[in-house]
Amino acid sequence: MNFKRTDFPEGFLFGAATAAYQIEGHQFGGAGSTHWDTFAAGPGNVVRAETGAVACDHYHRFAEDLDLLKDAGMDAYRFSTSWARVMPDGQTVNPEGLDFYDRLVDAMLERGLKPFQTLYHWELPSALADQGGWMNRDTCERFGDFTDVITARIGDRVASVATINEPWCVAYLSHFLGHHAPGLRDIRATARAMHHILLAHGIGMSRLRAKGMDTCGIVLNFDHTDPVDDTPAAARAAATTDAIYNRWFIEAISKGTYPAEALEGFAPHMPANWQDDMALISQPIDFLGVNYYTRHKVSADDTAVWPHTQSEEGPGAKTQMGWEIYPDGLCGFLTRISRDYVGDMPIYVTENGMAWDDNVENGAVDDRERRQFISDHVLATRRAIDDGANVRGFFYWSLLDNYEWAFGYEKRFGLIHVDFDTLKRTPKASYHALKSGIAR
Ligand code: IFM
Repeated sequence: MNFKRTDFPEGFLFGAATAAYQIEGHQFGGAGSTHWDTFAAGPGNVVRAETGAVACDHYHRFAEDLDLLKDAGMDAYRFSTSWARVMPDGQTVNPEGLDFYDRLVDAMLERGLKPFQTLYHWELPSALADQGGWMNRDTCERFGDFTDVITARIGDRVASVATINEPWCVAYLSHFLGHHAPGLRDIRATARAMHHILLAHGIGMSRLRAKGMDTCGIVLNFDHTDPVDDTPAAARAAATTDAIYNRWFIEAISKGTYPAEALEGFAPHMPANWQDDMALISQPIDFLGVNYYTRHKVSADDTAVWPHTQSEEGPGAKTQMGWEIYPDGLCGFLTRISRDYVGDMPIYVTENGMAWDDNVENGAVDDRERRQFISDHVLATRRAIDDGANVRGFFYWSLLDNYEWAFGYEKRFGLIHVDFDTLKRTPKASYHALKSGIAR
């Protein structure tokens, strides 16, 4: 790695991130069916129709995984608490689920790891999906109830709580592009989900505050957006894409407004009186989580439905996902977000990482591409701090190879290789390099 811990301000946190459905093994511990289980059972939705039923079996092996985090010298662990594990039908409490998160948080603290919790990382209980999921305003209140229940159990020990992970994926990717559960391609469903997921954030924040929680925020994903050429049409297309992807959520949270370029398409389909929710949505938060992976080049396409755009990968080297590696985009977002939206509020890079076709050879994984990727993105974070962004930590995605949603187990993002037949963990070269980089 081309950085060391002392290059960063005192107290800067290094960690790794995961999410419940992607690692735990959803068939264990009395968890309920989710919309990802049913989406995976639909034709062509998920590679090999794989689900999170076993995943990495973190449910039983979490001690080994947390030992690996500790041995790497990490300061913090970003994890999520599955709604369908805690409340299998979305409303009734499963004591086994609460007990699991109780043990998990204690095990982090025993190892000196700060627990960074995310409340919702995508596994909506099927019973709520049956009632319209994020198209239904009532799901937001149910999310508030889940927030109450899990916070009453572990809120006394977590270092921070994020309400929602990547609302763009929950709403647009899942209801407009159809790539994630529930797999819709419907503008009215999308407009409702784009608003309701933020309303759920607002309600979740109020419930957290009522319980005295004080390090609360949200995790947003950002995608660097450039016009494909210097024509005015491409500039307009890029601005619209930027408004939908990069501005909708942060402007709602920090200013209580939605960008005009995005409302142009969504306004006729928004829930009635959505404006009345904006004060709740824009209540103060304590930190912002930023997830960043890549950039896209955008062109205008008058033959396509609104937003009349096409996106393609940029020209640089690609990861196993086909995503362009573009570290300057991370520095750009961190400085832009702090300048235009959150000022001096703490920002964490809550996800950044790459998939690669990693293989174990002679007991080791030589993932030099990932080592370079991490080094370049950590240095991009450092540049943003030099430019004035108040960035307080960097979490690599992901600790373990895991269930990459519609790609099943095909794409490997982990610092630690997982053999999905034996569940054996093998730390990759990037794990060892990161460990040296952050050594005290
Ligand atoms: O695996 C996902 C994660 O669940 C959310 N952020 C992006 C990651 C890589 O696609």
